[in-house]
Amino acid sequence: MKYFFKNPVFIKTAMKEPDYPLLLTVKGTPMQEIAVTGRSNVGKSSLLNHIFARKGLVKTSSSPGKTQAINFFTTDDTLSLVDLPGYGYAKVPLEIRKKWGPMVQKYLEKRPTLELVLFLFDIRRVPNEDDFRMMDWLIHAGKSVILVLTKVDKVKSNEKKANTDKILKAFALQNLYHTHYSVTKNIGRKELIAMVNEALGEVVNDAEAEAESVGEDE
Ligand SMILES: Nc1nc2c(ncn2[C@@H]2O[C@H](COP(=O)(O)OP(=O)(O)OP(=O)(O)O)[C@@H](O)[C@H]2O)c(=O)[nH]1
Ligand SMILES: [Mg+2]
Repeated sequence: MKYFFKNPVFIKTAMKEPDYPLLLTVKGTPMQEIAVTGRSNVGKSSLLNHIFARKGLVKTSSSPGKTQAINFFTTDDTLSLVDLPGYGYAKVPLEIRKKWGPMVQKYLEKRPTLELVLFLFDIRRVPNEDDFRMMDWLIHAGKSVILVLTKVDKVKSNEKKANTDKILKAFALQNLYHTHYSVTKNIGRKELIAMVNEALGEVVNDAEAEAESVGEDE
């Protein structure tokens, strides 16, 4: 286990490649980077605050379209995390949506240190064309993906199982890592941290993954 998500720091906001930060560890090597993607309002920024155990470090909103640029954070002084604007929200003006698509795509293409993507998906929904396109693109770009099913507090346990099966079947990917999350009920942080370490090639010691976390209101 290497990453504990301690000492979260906001680094900067960027829209274009020349503005992306060059993040180095104390050893002078580039930090491994994780990006968080998914439909608008799925809970990306809230999950980052929860995993950082730091309310309000990442801006969230009950109205979709809150995150409008690429936000870089670091944690443990060794890992970089990126909060991306969500896709697929029709009420965001077309002019803005037209900019977000290429902005996110460029980032995903031009960031060699990006190793892992947390693909957030609301457990109450079924994947649509935008979701399939994003997932396909990530897989073909060779990024590791963890599917994080969010807002599990909103479904009963039998629905949780049925919906999970349905969503996994729709994505139709063998061995896709997946896990459940609820910021409001404080579910899934330890499991996700362990999964991230595993996906990044770190040996996982369960006891070490135990850490404090904060709840968040919707
Ligand atoms: N019930 C419940 N609500 C949640 C959970 N996580 C986030 N929310 C709520 O969902 C809404 C959207 O959260 P954000 O974290 O801003 O979503 P986002 O994916 O970053 O949205 P964009 O920045 O617009 O792409 C807020 O009202 C959150 O409080 C959760 O686990 N359970
Ligand atoms: Mg956001």
